[in-house]
Amino acid sequence: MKDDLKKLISPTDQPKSLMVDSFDGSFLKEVLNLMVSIRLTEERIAIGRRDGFVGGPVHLGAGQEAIAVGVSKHLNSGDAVFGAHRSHSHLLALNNNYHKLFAEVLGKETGFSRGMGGSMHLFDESSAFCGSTPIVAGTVPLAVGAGLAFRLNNKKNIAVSYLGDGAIEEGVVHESFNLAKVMNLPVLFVIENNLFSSHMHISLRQPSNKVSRFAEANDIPNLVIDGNDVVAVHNSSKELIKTIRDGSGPMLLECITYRHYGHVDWREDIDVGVERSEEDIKNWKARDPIILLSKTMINKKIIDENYLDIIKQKISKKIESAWERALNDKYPSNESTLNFVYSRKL
Ligand SMILES: Cc1ncc(C[n+]2csc(CCOP(=O)(O)OP(=O)(O)O)c2C)c(N)n1
Ligand SMILES: [Mg+2]
Repeated sequence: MKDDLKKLISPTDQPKSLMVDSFDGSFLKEVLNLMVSIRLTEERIAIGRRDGFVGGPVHLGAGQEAIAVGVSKHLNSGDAVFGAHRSHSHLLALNNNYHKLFAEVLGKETGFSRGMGGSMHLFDESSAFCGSTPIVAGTVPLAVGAGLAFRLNNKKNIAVSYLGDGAIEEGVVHESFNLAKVMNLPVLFVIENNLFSSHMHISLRQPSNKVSRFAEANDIPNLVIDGNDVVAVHNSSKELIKTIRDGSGPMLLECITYRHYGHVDWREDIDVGVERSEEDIKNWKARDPIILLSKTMINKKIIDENYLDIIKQKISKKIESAWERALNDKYPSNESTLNFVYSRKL
């Protein structure tokens, strides 16, 4: 396999300082708090799944939070965001209501999708989040459709499609790239290249580890960045989103990252194989997006050494009480299970 991403994916790279100088401290704290909150929410779900409270499989994105947090800062509720099977962070970055996510994975009527969807069918009408689905790449053409609707209605909104390095191997992604380009649609494709599709490393599936070469095939402008660097994600997506809103058609952002958990559920080592070694996991954890940002903030004297522990404790308490509340919420009634399938009865 061609190693086109050598610099970005070398897990032994020392954590570096992020380019935070143009941001004020309160903004950086807000970004750090949101990433920590998403991480702790997923850790709570992991434990809930391990202990038998969560009935369906959960795909956790711990380690990848910087991507959704960085992109979402430039979105508003009129936009349309589509995720896939690993989308907790995509939704929480827009609406950090972890109680509603807990209720959803527990199948309770107070959940984001009224308890009918679970971890992989998330929907939130109150934010830009239009939905996630377990069908890999299934939402990519939907995002292009949303972009088409915005254009036909002369709206300044954009659609965002989050997809993985595995999803890019689905034919419909290439049809979607092509249509988005030839119709000049306002769509940002955000690739979370975590180097794995389920249990298979990209080197076993592709001639190059650089996924954005498929954007080039469709003449779609693209950037490749360190997806664990929230400042890089923030700045690059800001630039691309502005250009898309100005009418320049689709753009693609490839974010190189790594997930801490295995493909599904709470274990780290369920898919440790030839490529995903414990050594790799350890090295990538040293490049944790939360650690990269908090270390930089400490060096710049924006926070002190204790700040991260203190916010973790504060957020954990709120998360525990939201989890308890969700556990005590009601399941949907039997009658309501027939609603919301083909039509919405409110
Ligand atoms: C159409 C389809 N094919 C196969 C699967 C099984 N499957 C579920 S997740 C996954 C891997 C997807 O990898 P990627 O897009 O890189 O996302 P990641 O899990 O790394 O976040 C596969 C093959 C599926 N759900 N849907
Ligand atoms: Mg992947």
